[in-house]
Amino acid sequence: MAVVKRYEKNPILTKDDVPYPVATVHNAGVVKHNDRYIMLFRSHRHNGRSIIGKALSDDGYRFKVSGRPFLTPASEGIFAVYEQYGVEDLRICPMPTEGFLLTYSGYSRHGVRIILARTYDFQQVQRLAIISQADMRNVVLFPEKFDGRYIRLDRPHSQIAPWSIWISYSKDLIYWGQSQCIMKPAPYHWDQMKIGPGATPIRTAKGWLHIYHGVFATMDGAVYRLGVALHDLHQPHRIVGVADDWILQPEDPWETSGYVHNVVFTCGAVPEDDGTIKLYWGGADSVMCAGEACQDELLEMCLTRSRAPL
Ligand code: BMA
Repeated sequence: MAVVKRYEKNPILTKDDVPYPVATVHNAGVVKHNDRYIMLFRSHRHNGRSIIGKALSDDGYRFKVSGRPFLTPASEGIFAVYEQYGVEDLRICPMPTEGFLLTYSGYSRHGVRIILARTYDFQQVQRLAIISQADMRNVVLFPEKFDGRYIRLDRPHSQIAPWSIWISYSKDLIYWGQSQCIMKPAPYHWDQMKIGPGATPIRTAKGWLHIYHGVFATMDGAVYRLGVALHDLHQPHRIVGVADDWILQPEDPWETSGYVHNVVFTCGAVPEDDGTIKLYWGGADSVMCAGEACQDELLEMCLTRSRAPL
């Protein structure tokens, strides 16, 4: 039995559903708010640079795209400098009483950095700060404060060690530090080349479930798959377990071929009251797909069939 049951009508969103010209639809952050699902997805424009669009759904599967993009590169100030080449792979973090925090990659001639923004209503968006130096992408915030501090998972680039998942702390969301490496790729394993934060972590009774991506280099290029790790509820830098097996790999034709072949990449998952998790992923950097996983099964994979995190 597949760990992630694919929605039978995948892909759920393609460029043909977008009422303005784009080449792709992928790597979307998704959140459930007032019984509606809100998706903020990435699209390549025909110049190869990315923007973020918005789509809404009542059931989490059938989405309708808004007439205009949600976020395009800033046109003035410091953000314009660091978003010049596009904005990518946005994650949505619902923060109790503080609206929705958005983290996304800003590309420019200076590299890739992470930008933090906030929205309360998914109409207006306010950029707050650039929260990393170059080169960093895939920053995911925990949707809760821990003793007055915010916590994020991040993924610095390094030439010396394989790209790994780190954790950092902040009192004000702007200045981050006390960083530590908490999870590394496993040698000769499906995630041996690099790993990176994926969806906003999901709170469970046994800890935070974090669905991440891992990459394996083959003679035919890199293969992007998804895995799951369980972090301690109160001290998320402690990894309770990392499932040894992947939970999703490229299999459907729109995952194995497209803008970049053999890619499933997540930026969002939605926990439901019935113990299921709706998982969203970009297929081959071209389309959006969805599926369902069982929270208890993911927990069991982390608790009973774990590989070493470091
Ligand atoms: C990563 C990022 C993702 C992308 C993936 C596969 O490095 O650029 O946005 O989905 O590669 O191309």
